[in-house]
Amino acid sequence: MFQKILIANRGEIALRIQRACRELGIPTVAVHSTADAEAMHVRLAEESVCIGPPPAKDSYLNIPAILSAASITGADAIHPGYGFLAENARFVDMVEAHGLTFIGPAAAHIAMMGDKVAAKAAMASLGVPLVPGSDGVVPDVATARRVAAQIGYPVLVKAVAGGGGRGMKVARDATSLDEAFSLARTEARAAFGNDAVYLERYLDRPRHIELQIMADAHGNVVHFGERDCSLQRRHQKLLEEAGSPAIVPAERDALGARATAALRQLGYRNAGTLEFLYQDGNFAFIEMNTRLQVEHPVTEMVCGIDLVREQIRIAAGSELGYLQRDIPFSGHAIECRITAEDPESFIPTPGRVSVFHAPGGLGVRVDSALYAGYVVPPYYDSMVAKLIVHAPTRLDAINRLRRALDEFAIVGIQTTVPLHQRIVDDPGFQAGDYTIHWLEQFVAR
Ligand code: MV4
Repeated sequence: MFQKILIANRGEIALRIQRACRELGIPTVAVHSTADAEAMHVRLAEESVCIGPPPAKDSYLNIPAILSAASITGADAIHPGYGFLAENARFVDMVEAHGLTFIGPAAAHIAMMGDKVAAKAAMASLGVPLVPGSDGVVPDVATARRVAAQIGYPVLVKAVAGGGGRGMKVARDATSLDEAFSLARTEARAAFGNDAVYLERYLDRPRHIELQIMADAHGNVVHFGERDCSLQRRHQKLLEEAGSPAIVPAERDALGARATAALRQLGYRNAGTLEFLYQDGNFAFIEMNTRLQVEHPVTEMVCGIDLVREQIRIAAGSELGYLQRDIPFSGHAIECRITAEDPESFIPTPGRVSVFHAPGGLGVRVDSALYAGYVVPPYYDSMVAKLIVHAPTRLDAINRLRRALDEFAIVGIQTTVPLHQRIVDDPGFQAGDYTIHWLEQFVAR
């Protein structure tokens, strides 16, 4: 097992990883920017190292500074959390070149899944269902027209290096294809420095359902069920559920069997999430995330398993602690991502928190690095707390969530707690039959 783990992240996820390390008896090293000297993740770590000024590119993305911090503190492994360097294959190579262990997948798998066309080709060849689309990159608009006619309109032009919805354009018919194609290209070049695009049939009212998997270095691969992440605004998720209100256990089992078989073939290691669009009873793979995700707690709650602990054990060479048949799916969990934003305009509201009182009680979990007196800095992501509830049924979970949101007191900054209260009280949400478009319409009304 590792002697000391450096956590290359901040905020609630740094705390989340510290907690797993502490239970495993492994001391941690925190890294922080000058803006985060007073941050909770620094206070709770055994050791900390300042790695640069506030802008992330100079601190949390500063690879030489992070590797130096590991070296001077004698850390032998690095956990990247999510965001920042979590899906940077070059970083993984450098970590390993320094004789350290990256707690995550192999660099080659991160690079493969970062290329959406390569990811789709790999999954298709391993028997995972895809959205109908182009066979690889579409080099020019003439090819695009031919492919679109074949798969049928509407089509979606997507960036190979894409993510977060950038470089993505819908074409309703052949007339709008030329413009969609060149716009997607231009946007992709600006956002990713890579203008390669591909085509898919556009699904007009899908749900976003993702599957959590975990693989060890001994060929064991299991899944921990699905999360429904359809409630998002501008590609920012607001609320996630496990399981999905839209699917039945037999669908989960079938998808899980296919996905774990595919990743076993691929030789994948550590945590990963397969993203699917689900419409009319069919799953279609779109992307794979090669990291621990923000919303992992809902999975932990229904399975009763510490995913970060498993990530660390696997990275150290241990076998998975669970066989598929030992993984229960018990009850229902919901997570609210609470951000420091105006709940109507979504404008960030950094500043000093005067009162912080988190809800508690049975089936309530709060993952947050806030404390009374803390000043939320303006430089980073605005998520300040995750409220996760777990209960025997979805209805019980909704009632528990309403109670917990009412109990939450964050004073001094505006947060999205009032928006979550509105969502929880909405009959449409309660019915559970929403698509990826539901929330945008909800916030507009
Ligand atoms: C799609 C789609 C409809 N049809 N692909 C958005 C970001 C990227 N990860 C994939 N995305 C989508 N791909 C096809 N063929 C609709 C979306 C999409 C979406 C997907 C998941 C969650 C939220 C979304 C919001 C808008 C569009």
